[in-house]
Amino acid sequence: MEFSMPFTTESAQSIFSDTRIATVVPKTIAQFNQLKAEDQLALIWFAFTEMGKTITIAAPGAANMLFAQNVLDQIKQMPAAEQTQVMCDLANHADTPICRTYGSLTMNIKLGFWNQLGEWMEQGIVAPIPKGYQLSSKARSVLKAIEAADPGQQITILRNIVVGMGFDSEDLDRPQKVVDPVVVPTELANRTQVKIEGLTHSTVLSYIDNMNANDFEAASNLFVANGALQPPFQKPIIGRESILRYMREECMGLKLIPAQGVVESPEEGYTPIKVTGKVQTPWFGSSVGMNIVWRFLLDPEGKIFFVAIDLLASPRELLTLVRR
Ligand code: 45D
Repeated sequence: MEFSMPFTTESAQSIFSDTRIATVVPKTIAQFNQLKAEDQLALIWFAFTEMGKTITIAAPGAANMLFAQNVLDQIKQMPAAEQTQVMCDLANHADTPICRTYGSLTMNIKLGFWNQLGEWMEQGIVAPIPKGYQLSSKARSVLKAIEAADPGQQITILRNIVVGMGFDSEDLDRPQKVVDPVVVPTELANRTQVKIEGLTHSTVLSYIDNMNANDFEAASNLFVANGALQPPFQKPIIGRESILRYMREECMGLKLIPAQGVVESPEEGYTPIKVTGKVQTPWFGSSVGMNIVWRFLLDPEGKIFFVAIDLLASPRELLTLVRR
């Protein structure tokens, strides 16, 4: 028997297409990428120290940082000029051994790596940004754009810049991507059950509850075999296995706080569901809430065919659930 599916991953991407997302993030990053390396490093330094006055960041456990330890120790031993060169190389995506190793690290370890360098720069162990460094006028306007963004958008800009640094080689002999240790999910007895105004759909509720319990096996099993998950400003990750790997790498310790949901009438059995709310990252805890939307498309069996997670343009978007 031949049968056709009403949706592809690509067509699913346009459900609830009137959702306003934070375009300030890719726009600012594109402008940032045109600056010279020295300006980039100084700019992040200024943005980061400015933010640090109001929010504290929690570095990951030492065990997770082992993968970056060798490179960090190597940098620590270098003369100041060489340290500066390594940081510029990372910003320039130069093809060097350190940039290749960096490219093989997972997101959290890349963040932890810079967090460590930042501490050492503050202590004078690693070459700091020269006192009185003058940003170019282009860099000043990028810094202004970052300062004007809301905290959730600011940390997303920083994160995406850091993740994009280094050299990601496509060679066959590239270092294997390191794998973060698999975390133990929260015990069943200690899990919470989320409530979402306007929504009783069990797949979405279990998705949220499993993610909050770091139970990524269960969360990924809610997807159809060729289902897709699209993180903010990224291409969709397709297939249950790839989604599980991604969740183990990037979703540990996230806190999903959905608030409201709306269900549209199904199209050939496929149900679009939009949920808005907040997400907190373990890096900043409850001091930064990102305003986000989940756009789900469930198949006729109630499995997740597609979900996109987007960062909203403004908190106002949390309330615009009615179809316009
Ligand atoms: O260059 O349902 C110096 C998914 C100066 C999964 C520095 C999700 C020099 C499914 C200061 C040293 C994950 C998609 C640099 C949900 C220099 C799902 C250092 C969403 C670089 C809900 C800079 C999750 C440093 C979300 C140390 C939206 C910067 C998660 C550190 C978002 C920046 C998490 C840090 C975010 C940024 C975390 C730690 C945006 C962390 C950001």
